[in-house]
Amino acid sequence: MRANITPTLRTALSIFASCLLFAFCTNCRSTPCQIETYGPLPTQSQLAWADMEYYMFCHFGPNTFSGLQWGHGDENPDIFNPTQLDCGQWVRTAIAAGMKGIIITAKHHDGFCLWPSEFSTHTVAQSSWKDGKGDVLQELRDACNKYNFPMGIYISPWDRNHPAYGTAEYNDIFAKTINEAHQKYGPFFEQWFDGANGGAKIPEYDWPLFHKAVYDNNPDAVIFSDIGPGCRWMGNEEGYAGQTNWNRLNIEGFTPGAGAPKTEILNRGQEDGSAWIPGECDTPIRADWFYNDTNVTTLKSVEKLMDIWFGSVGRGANLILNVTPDKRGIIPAEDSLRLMEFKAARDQYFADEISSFKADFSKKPSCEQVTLSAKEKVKCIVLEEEIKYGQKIKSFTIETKKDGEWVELASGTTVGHKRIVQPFEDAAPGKIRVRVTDAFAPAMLKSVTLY
Ligand code: FUL
Repeated sequence: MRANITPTLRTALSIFASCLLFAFCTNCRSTPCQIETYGPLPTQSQLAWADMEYYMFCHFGPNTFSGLQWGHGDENPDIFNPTQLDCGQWVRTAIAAGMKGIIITAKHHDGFCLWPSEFSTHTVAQSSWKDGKGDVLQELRDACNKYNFPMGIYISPWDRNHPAYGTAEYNDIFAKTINEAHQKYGPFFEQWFDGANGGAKIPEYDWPLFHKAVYDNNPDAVIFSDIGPGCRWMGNEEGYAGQTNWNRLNIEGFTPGAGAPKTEILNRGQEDGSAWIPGECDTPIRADWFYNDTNVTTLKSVEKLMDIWFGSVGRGANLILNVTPDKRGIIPAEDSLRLMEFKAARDQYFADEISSFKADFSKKPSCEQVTLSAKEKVKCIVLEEEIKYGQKIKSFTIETKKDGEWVELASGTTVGHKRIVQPFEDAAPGKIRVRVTDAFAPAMLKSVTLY
């Protein structure tokens, strides 16, 4: 596992961290601020990935035209015929929506490749779109380059078209397919491996070979699957992480797909997990993953999207929200309008920062307890844990002073990358205290913000 560190490295990190403790914590006010690592640690790319928080999923392919959600793989390639493909519009929409990247279904379960792959005979090159000269991945790569926007890729291992699927030979073909896509169109911030296979005969996938094809081209890519190794599926497609959400997971003996741990485990992670595998919540903005002519009526409301935000990003996970370019190859106006309304609702919700603490170590840091004053009524508190030293906080409480006594307003379990605690019905103006009540090692609250 990439996320694991050797014992020697761990010792070196602890010594280094102890030195930091000495250098930075002479000013500690309340609980002593000790910097200690605990458990598996995130890689630099996993840390950068966690800071992205929210990005676009784009399901596009023959299903967009057939109305199917899982194409059979025998569709005539000519049905793929976007009349006004505009990947720039996708990227501009994502940016305006506050998203930090875009991941495209370059090959869904029907096997159709949105680029002219050498390793398939079911691709854009076999379609009459642009006389077989079209290349969606290239167009998206150009648009992402133009706007300096991170791009990721979904390539389905399950392939209902490829004649070699289900044979040992397929592993090699699939690895070459990954390699080709990464080489020609990378770098990708994330590689998405779908675990679905519709109950089809499961071939022995050679996961180490697939991972190698990714990392050889792009060591910084975060690989998604049910069990990572870069980030994990949250066990549902509704967009919600567990109330308790650990960035750790035990994956020994498990495989992505049918061989994955139970969905409840994926949803919460494991406090004793030996690998750092944070969660990503995936959900479509319409009821379906691909466009069809009728599912516009199923667009999620702004209220629902806000609830998903609190249930995903607000529980320390990332959110990948799917949109559906239509038969023209454009994100429909209704969907893009909804994305903008959702962005405006978030901006408005988090517009009034009342007070905040940031552990930048030049101020007096407090690692386990932070007290702030609120001149107005608080509706929401955002906590962040310094996860680069590991995830430690097991529980916390939020209190206010009433008649000289600290009274509990709310409590919770894990914090991780971010924890949004809301709504606050009872928080009158006054002092608010956040206290870590249980942790694996000296806890580090990186920030506390009152809204
Ligand atoms: C699932 C797939 O079967 C759906 O079609 C979709 O791609 C979703 C993101 O993952 O497993």
